[in-house]
Amino acid sequence: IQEPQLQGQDTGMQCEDDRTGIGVETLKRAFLDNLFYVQGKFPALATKHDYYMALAYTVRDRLLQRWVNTAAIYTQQGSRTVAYLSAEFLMGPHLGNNLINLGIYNQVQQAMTELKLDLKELLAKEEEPGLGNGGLGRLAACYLDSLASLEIPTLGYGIRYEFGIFDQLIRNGWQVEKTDKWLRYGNPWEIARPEWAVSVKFGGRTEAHKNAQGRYRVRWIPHKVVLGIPYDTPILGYKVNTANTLRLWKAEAPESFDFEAFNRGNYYGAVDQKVTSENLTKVLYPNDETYEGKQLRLEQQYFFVSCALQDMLRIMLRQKLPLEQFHEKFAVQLNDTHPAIAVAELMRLLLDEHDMDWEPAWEITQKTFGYTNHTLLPEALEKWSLKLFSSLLPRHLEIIYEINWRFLEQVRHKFGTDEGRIGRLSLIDENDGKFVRMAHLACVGSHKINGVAALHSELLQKTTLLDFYEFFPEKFTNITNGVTPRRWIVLSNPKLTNLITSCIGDNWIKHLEDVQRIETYAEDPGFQQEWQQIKRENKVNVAEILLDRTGVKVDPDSLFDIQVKRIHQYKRQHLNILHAITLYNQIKQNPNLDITPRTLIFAGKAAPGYYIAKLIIKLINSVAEVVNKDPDIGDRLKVVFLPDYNVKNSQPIYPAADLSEQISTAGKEASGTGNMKFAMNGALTIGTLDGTNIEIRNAVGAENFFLFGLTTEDVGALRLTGYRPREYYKENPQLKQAIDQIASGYFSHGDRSLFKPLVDLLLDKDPFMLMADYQPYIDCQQQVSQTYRDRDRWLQMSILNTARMGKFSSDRAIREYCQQIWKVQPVPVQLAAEKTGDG
Ligand code: CGF
Repeated sequence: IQEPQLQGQDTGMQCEDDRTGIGVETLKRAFLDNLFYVQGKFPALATKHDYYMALAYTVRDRLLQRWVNTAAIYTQQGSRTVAYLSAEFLMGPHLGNNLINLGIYNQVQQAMTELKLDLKELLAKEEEPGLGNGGLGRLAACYLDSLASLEIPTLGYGIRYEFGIFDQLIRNGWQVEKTDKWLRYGNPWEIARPEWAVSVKFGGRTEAHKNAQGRYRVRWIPHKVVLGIPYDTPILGYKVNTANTLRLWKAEAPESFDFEAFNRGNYYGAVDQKVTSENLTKVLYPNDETYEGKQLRLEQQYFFVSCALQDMLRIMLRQKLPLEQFHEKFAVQLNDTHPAIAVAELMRLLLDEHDMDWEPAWEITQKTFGYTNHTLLPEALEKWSLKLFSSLLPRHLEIIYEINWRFLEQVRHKFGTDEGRIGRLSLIDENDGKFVRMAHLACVGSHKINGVAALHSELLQKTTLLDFYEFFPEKFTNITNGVTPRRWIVLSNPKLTNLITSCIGDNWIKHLEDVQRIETYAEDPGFQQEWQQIKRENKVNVAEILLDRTGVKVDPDSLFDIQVKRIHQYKRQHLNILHAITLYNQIKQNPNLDITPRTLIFAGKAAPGYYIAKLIIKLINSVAEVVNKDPDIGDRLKVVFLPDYNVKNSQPIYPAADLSEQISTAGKEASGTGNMKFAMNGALTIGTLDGTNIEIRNAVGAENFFLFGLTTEDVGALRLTGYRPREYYKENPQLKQAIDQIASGYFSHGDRSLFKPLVDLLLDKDPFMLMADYQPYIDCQQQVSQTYRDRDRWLQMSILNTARMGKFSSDRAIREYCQQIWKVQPVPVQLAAEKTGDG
């Protein structure tokens, strides 16, 4: 490998290279050059989007040098590499993050100002790649940031969906979905690598044949073949030279134009194959906690996994590494079960395509994979009908049967013929039809299995994966989730960043545990004053956004009480709305009531087919309509639903929150990561003992956290003794009034039928126990209101929350993955200019 000769790094030099220099003058020149040569515009004709593109290319130039160097060093050193397989990567806009990680935010801001442009406006022009539903995809994005920042060689592998998560509009209070067209104006951050395309087979049949040594092997004769084209995006670490790669795969037809069909006069048929092949990566399934047993989804999963593993094998061959060392070269992480088919695919590649025997292939496979489970919800545990599976992946089904047979033999050996246990552990579910259980495949094929929070990992071992835990306890571990402080503090909350840095320096951005040092200022009146001022400015900013997007005017001095996340019954946005109705009724009953003014802010998308979740959105908007225009209420209570929650829109939200709502039914939220983003930005949490709420509470101190509600044990016990939600309703006049109002059409212009499904569900079944948690929640909210009135106390609590969130950096989580699961070391990257020291 010839390393590129790089020039012009040093800003102190007389003349910087236009592609790498970071002085203000150089940046301006490079920007105008890109506007001209890439966008083909001069300033008089340029649109804001042209300016955004010119700036993006200017920044990309500065990444490329690091990216090329990183790849060169990894190749030279044959570095052990993490391959993070995820069907979702919710990256958010790249530009701002790259400016932070390159350390050139201020210079670029100045350069833009000098060119009479507003950097904020240009940042807003970026169409975000919404290639994920929520927590799981965003976690993958935070982990890529940390992996690069910790200088760990990494490849992120996923799908380049043409249409990501839908855009959400609110019409008449209802969610309306609009196709997301993020690629419409081009994507300056990616580079296509058609030279590394791979073929992926589907369907057909298998047949036996003998290899050169006379051993039986299997050949797969597919029904169709699709091409996978990789698109690479550089992922730069924070203030390091490491730029790793996110490699997303697009499906294409091997021959996009069928001349035979064309010659036969079948004009439409001539492009048929192209259309069906490309459909594969057209659209992201917009469900976060349920799977649909749809063929296209299984095709997507197999497609990207096969592309990824073939790509890894190509890298091994290029680096002249023997395939027996696959597990030494790559640590492959399965982000949930979506990529679990990788276990069977790696086996197939090693057995059928590389002529390996079963035992060594199986040893390599098990040593290669780690599996992260993200949910206990039964509806999220993927299983595929045998019929579908065998028609699409006939060879994989044979391999899975063989894995299962061998595995169940071991189970019999250890536990004897306990048929119940064998049935529960089997990779094939035979209870009600026959299905392949993907979580089981992932467990058997991996050397480590982790949950994403202490409670979640414990529950996995005690419930969902109990049988596996009893069989191989040593495989199980916990790695509590984390989020990157670069995006979620530095980029989102620059004012708070400056305040913290002015007190303790900027080391905390790389080592978030260091932020603890601001604890000494928690009672300092000057610091508190500045802290409050920043929070207020962030709230004013959100108030402007709310006015602009919803037309609702809110008071920045009211308590900003925020719940932003996917809309789901277990997350209980409707419990929050019951509190809003209760406050409303209290004021109506006593118009002079001196209550702590609150603004309740909601945002989040509902899966398009999830009727009750959509009805919850409608309920929030309906309550908002009544509350916000009632003159008796005034500024004491406002309810707002901010449409189209995504990474970009969420960034101003966390810094503006006083109160973070984390109110899921205990035992249902695996981890949560929004809870971390809020607390890092100084919001106090009202929450149940669920997911990482427990660990956040332990870290910030019980006295700085508003706890309420049933515990996981309480939930289980109550369910066992017979839960009767209607009793709570009958016995609690406030609750009864709120429910009756919803049922009677008070919030729906007299329409009694609109919310009936929701009301009936709550009174008859209430699967997420809102009725039982209602009063403790209301009482706890009362305590919140009281505490908010004690300004000094609140500020101290807020500062302590930020100060004690060090553990929840994704850097900590990634260090744990590296030590416990991946056994991988940092590989620092030096730029050629730095090495020679000659600039
Ligand atoms: O993964 C989730 C989220 N919905 O994406 N799960 N899934 N699937 C969990 O529900 C969250 O609790 C968790 O924080 C997130 C990332 O692990």
